[in-house]
Amino acid sequence: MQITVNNVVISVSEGDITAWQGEMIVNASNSGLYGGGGVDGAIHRAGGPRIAEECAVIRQKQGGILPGQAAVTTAGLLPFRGIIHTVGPIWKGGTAGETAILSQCYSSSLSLACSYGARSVAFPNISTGIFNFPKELACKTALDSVVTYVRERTSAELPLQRIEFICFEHDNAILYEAMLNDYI
Ligand code: AR6
Repeated sequence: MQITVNNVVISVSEGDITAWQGEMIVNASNSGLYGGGGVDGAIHRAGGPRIAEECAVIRQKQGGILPGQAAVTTAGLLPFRGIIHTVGPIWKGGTAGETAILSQCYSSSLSLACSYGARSVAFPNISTGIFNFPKELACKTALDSVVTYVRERTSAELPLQRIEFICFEHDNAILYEAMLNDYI
């Protein structure tokens, strides 16, 4: 399933983001950039210790990153140009600005990808695992944020040609396919 917005192909697939083929992938990390479980664990395991070493440097320099922000490290042993680490909100019932923070995760990650001149980037379903963000709202927020970001930029500002949502869980893949269809 895919749509094209402003010459950027936005698509959905089901699988493991570490096996994706493209230039940069986004990680759903934590504010300290300490390798954890879920997709973060999978990326650190597959990419090896270089990623954690660079996370430690970011931590020393700037004390980690706030929810909604993003930072780039090497991809280590993984065949990407870099990993964009972002920190999603922990779901606290919806009254703590969680949706706006999740939206910022997508826009700050895309801004970093563009600043690196990336032509393709893949996102996991940020915050919908250990951080417990409701899946349907997370999907709508992810798609709205990415489509709005792409729509609002000129082609000179957008090296990106391809943005892919990688759903590890089948129910997320079904949700994304259905909601992406609504943007056609
Ligand atoms: N590829 C793609 N998506 C995956 C993979 C994978 N290999 N493995 C899991 N997912 P989570 P969060 C999906 O929990 O909720 C960590 O400990 C998963 O099914 O990874 O943002 C960090 O260090 C779910 O749909 O991230 C933080 O402390 C999605 O990735 C905390 O978890 C996000 O689930 C972040 O929690």
